[in-house]
This record gives sequence, C-alpha cells and structure tokens, in this order.
Amino acid sequence: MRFFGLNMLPKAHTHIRKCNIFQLNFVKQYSTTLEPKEPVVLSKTIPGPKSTDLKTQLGAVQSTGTVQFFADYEKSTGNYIFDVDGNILLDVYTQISSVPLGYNHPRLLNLFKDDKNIKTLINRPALGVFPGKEWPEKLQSILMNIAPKGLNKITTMMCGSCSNENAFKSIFIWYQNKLRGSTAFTAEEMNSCMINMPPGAPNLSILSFKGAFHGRTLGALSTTHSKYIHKIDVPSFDWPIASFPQYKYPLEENIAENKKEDERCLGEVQSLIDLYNTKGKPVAGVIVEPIQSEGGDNEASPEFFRALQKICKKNGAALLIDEVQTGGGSTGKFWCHEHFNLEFPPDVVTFSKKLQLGGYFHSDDFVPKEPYRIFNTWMGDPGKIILLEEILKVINEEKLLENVNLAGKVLKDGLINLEKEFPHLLNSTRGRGTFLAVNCCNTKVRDLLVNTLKLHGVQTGGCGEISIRFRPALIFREHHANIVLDRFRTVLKTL
Ligand code: PSZ
Repeated sequence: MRFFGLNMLPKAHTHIRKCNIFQLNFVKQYSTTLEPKEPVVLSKTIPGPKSTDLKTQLGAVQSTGTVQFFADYEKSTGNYIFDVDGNILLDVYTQISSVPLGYNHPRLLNLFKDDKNIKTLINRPALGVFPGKEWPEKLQSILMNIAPKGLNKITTMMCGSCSNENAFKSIFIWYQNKLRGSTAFTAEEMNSCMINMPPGAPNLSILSFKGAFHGRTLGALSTTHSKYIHKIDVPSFDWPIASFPQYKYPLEENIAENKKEDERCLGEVQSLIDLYNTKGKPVAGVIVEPIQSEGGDNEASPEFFRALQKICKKNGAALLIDEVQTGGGSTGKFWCHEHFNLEFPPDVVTFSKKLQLGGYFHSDDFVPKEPYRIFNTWMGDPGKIILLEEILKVINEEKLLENVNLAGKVLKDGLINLEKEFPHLLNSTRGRGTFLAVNCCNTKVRDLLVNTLKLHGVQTGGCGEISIRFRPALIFREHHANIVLDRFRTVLKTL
C-alpha cells in the first residue's frame, strides 16, 4: 500500500520499522510512538458496517445517539484512532480534548509491567479515609509540581463536573466562614440546612457566563449555558448569567470594538452582582473558562480576565477558573490562564481531562475548617496519578509545550490561509497553541465539513453553533498539521 513512508517527518527523530498491524510500514517518532504516515478511510460511511452492527448491539441497553463509531483501542496509535471498519483517522479531537500523549504511548504501556503499579491500580482506596503510604509524596511531587502559581492546596476528584461541583461548595463554605468568623454553627443553622432552608442552606449564588460549559451535574449545570439539550426539563438555580465577549476577527483589526465588548460584559458582571445582592442571593463566586470551549471557542482578552479578577476582589467573590478543557498544555502553557498575567492567583482552578483525574487547586482559605465537608468515596484515583506522573515526564523530556506552539502555529497560519482561499465558507480563526477553532458560514456547512473531513480521514469536533474545533494531542507535530490542512483544503473544494 502506498500511504506509509518517511518523507513528512523531521529526520533526526524518525526511523522506519516493519510492524505487523496490517503488515505495513509504520513511522516511529520521538519516544517511540509508531504511526501510519497518513489517514486511511476504507468504508463508504462512518460509522461503517461493523460500527453500525455494534451500535445496534449497544442500543439494546443504552442510548447510542451520540456514538460516532466504535474504535479499536488495541490498534490505535499516536495521533491516529483506528475504528472497527479498518478506518484510520488522524485524531484532532482526542476524546473531547482528553488524550495528552496520543494512543498507546509506549511509556504509558510500560507502566503496567510494574507489579507495584498494578497493585496501586487494583487496590483502589477511599482516599479520604485510607490513603496509601505513598499518597502524600505523590501529591507533592506530581500534582503540586504543576499547581498554578500561588495555589498551595489540592482537592482531588474524579471528573470535571464533580470538580466544579465541589469547588462551588468550597467557595460557599469560604464565603459563609468569612461572615461567621470564629463562632460555631448555630442550632438554627444545623436544623434549617436539613430541610434545605436558610440560614443553614443560605441563598448564595455563583455567577457564570452565557455560552459557558462547566458540566452536567445539578450545581454545575446551573452554570452551563451552551446548549438547551443539556438543560431542558432539569430544575436550575436562579444564579446570575453575564454576557461573555464575542469578538470580531482578526483581532488586530478590531481592537477598539473588542475593547468595548470587554467593557460591556464586565459592566454586566458588576450590575448582576449588585442585582443579586439586592435579591438576597449574593454572588459568592464567579466561574469562567479561559477559552469557552463547548460554547464555540470564545476567547476573552487578558485585560478582560484581569478586570474580572478586580471585580471579584472588590465584591468579595471568589474567582474560579475552569481549566478542565484548557489545562494540560494544549494552549502552549500548562494552564491557559498563565497567558493572562493576572495580578493575583485565581482563587480556585479546576482540572480533569488530560490530567487523567479531576480536582481543583486552591489556597488555604478554601480548605474547610471542619473535616468531612468536601468528601466522597474515591476522592480521586492513585491509578490515574501513575499515568499523570509519566505524562508529565514525557511532556518535559520531549518539550511538548514548545512543540504545541510550533505545530499550533503551522495549523493556525494554515487555517488563516484557508480562510483567505475560501472566505465564503470560513472565518474567525482563533485560539492559542493547538487549541484552535475556525467559524463556518452556517451550522449546515459546519456539520457537513466535520462529517466530510472525517470521510477524508480527519476527526475534528464541532462546538458552538458554527465552529470547528481542533484539540489534538500534545504529540501532534507540524507534519500532522500539514495533513489536516491538505485534507481540509480538499474538502472545502468539494463544497
Ligand atoms: O457534552 C458534554 O457533556 C461535554 S462535551 C465536552 C465536555 C463535556 N467537556 C467537559 C467540561 C469542560 O469542557 C469544562 C470547561 N468544564 C467542565 C467539564 C465537565 O467535565 P466532565 O465531562 O469530566 O464532567
């Protein structure tokens, strides 16, 4: 077959090896991930026939409306996801932005040849009660090592939603603690909280932004506003929702207008804080994504975030930055908010996805004085920390953040060129590192492009109403960006 070879890879890092998956030559790159040279699509449709059969099988017990295809995770490798119909897609969506080192990275596979690691995996503790002897050291050397500057405490959790959910609770507890000072809980508080009434269950709120996505659990869902289908029929808190900036692109040609947009949104934040104060539901915290992801990859300027932090400080509200999707390096810095040069550390930073387990970093102030207030069975997972430790080593050793900036520049410049070639179809390329998106002229064209790109071997994702987003792994290189751009051009020409 014709599609494997060497010519698109940087020579110093590559050599070719026979590999018996399909008896094809695979390209070996960097710390040994074997990859096909380019995508292969064998089936006429995706899902192909085998995926369709499996969908029917799964449909007997589960809703399958969101399933795109069934993957073969034994064969998937590096930046390429293999499906059960023999299709090999260049994956620039990576399980909704959650795969840092691609598929079957040899360094991660190796970890589970170690008996000690297997024992960590199978003896999963209730970490809040019976942590293993290595847990304090692991938290210090792995998670605190990547803590956002100024945050010296960590609460580990499972997923993004439950991280936000518990972070909200920490913020409410912090807020009430400021009011209560050193006095003990009153009998009235203890009794009223049991029937969901104030003063024990106080009327506090979290301010969020239109277009935000912070999860689907009940508290987090009240701060999610990206699609009605996430929310309809589910009761929500009456919490304030401010506008998030909607910029005009290219940014450098719309500076004054975009600055006005920042001011409009920030004005709304302050007015809503005032309004909810008078309503008797003071804003205890503000939650914000550094780049709104599900809502359409909406960016806001560093100035916006710095001013938002000032508003929070002035009004005694905590600033929670949700780095569930942006955290872990794909914006070219480990945390996206590092791009903003905030005057103070954020109060809380939540994470999940690429970091394998969920949780939040915070300062001492957000540790409840009493035990057992922020708690659940697992409180994270030491098995996932084994993976995270190795992932962080590879990121450092292979300078993957530098790579993200290099590969991201190729992809971003290429998208801007495609915009110029196809101005009736594409506009508003934006983002940082490889965390990029482009707008299409309408939703129909966007959906068509995402689907046709897949049939040309590139798995992307839609976000918002009209955007295509790119969320490759950190091992996505310049030559992968060129493949994406070539295929994208081919697809655009067909419209
Ligand atoms: O439709 C969904 O449920 C999706 S699609 C992408 C996500 C969820 N992202 C999860 C996410 C996120 O992007 C941000 C910024 N905050 C919180 C979450 C929730 O994380 P999980 O899904 O782990 O609960």
